[in-house]
Amino acid sequence: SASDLQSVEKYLKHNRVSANPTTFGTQKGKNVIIIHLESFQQYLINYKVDGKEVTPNLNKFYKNKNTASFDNFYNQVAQGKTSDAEMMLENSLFGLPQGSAMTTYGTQNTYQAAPAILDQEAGYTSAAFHGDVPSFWNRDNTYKSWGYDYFFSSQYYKEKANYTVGYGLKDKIFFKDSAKYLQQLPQPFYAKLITLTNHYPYELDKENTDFPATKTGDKTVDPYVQTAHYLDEAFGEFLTYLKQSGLYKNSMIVLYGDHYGISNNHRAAIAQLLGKDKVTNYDLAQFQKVPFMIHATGLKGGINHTYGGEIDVLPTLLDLLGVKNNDTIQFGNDLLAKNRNQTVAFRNGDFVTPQYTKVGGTVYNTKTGETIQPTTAQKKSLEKTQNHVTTELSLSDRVVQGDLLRFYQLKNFKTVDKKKYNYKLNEG
Ligand code: GP9
Ligand code: MN
Repeated sequence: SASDLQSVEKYLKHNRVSANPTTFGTQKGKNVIIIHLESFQQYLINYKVDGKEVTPNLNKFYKNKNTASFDNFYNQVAQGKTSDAEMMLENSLFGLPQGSAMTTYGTQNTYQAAPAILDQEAGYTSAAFHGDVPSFWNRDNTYKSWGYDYFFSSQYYKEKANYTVGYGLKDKIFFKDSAKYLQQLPQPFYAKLITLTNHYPYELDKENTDFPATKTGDKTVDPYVQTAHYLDEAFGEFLTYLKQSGLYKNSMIVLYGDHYGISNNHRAAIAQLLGKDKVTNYDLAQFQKVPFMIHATGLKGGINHTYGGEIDVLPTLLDLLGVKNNDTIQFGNDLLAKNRNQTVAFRNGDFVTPQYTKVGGTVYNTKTGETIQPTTAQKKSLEKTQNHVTTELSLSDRVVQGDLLRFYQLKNFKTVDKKKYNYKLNEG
């Protein structure tokens, strides 16, 4: 109801932080190219197998002097996996405690999502690219609600017998063909490319398998680095296309991993990968880190240690683009802002802060991984953090489940007209 919306507004009033004035608007008018690295975990960055880097191109990009990279950035997805990540990235709203918000609420709900905001505030054209069928995760309907002008799904790519593996198009072919469409978009554009090959069960054809598997003996885990390596090569090729077309210079290139590739069911193998005797729940929480990097000419690079996650991406990008968002219904906070609350909420109510990592009933010291028996003062502070996390998640759920954005008048924003969009290819 409208009064639920008031609680949300009140919470956000106290919890949104203002942009960093030294970075706000520094990337104004640039294209935005978001690259979704499927199932890609942060630990792969600089990771080696048999002395060889798994992801040399991403490692180089991570260290680039114009890349702002984050090494305490967590995935915050639940059952909705990829779709939860998309939901957070495009709306700064959490996925749901169960199921997928895109599937359940993608078609009917009102949204004030990145494509629509950038269109209305700054004249951006928007396009999503993905080498799977358009209906997966209800993308074909949800993207209309979010205001995507174009959705290039598998129908838009040439089909050939050896072009696909697993869920769809192989990443190298996907990037190559997407680049052709990308170059034709009116600028400035907001584009996201969702990769696919580095997805469980990490299959790859022989001619693309040129990297050693790990040797944990866990069949699910060991080929993961091979598809991750393939994704890295595909990314390297895509950067070349961007440079050749000139898009590299006038675009903000954003990379993120959507969620883990190796689930917590593989503790023994994870321990081996990390060179440990065994892993604790603290290690598994750390293992939920995924990459987040922003590259742009003129952007000050470096490794930023702030704690954050997928919910924080949209405010970060809008601030860099100089698009005001202090009155939007968004639960994240600009990762480049000063004095941000560095509490990272997981969907099950667990959390990580620079001091504490809470998993179930156990609290760990985030810096050392040791368990903490909290003092009275620490208990108070932990309770406060827990309350913040629970409130944030439940208010976000109220927005999605109650379709509250239909009541919210964002200044100068017109409700997205879903009927305007059609992603079907004309036959013949
Ligand atoms: C399918 C792809 C996979 O189109 O995005 O989604 P996931 O299984 O990772 O949620
Ligand atoms: Mn995924």
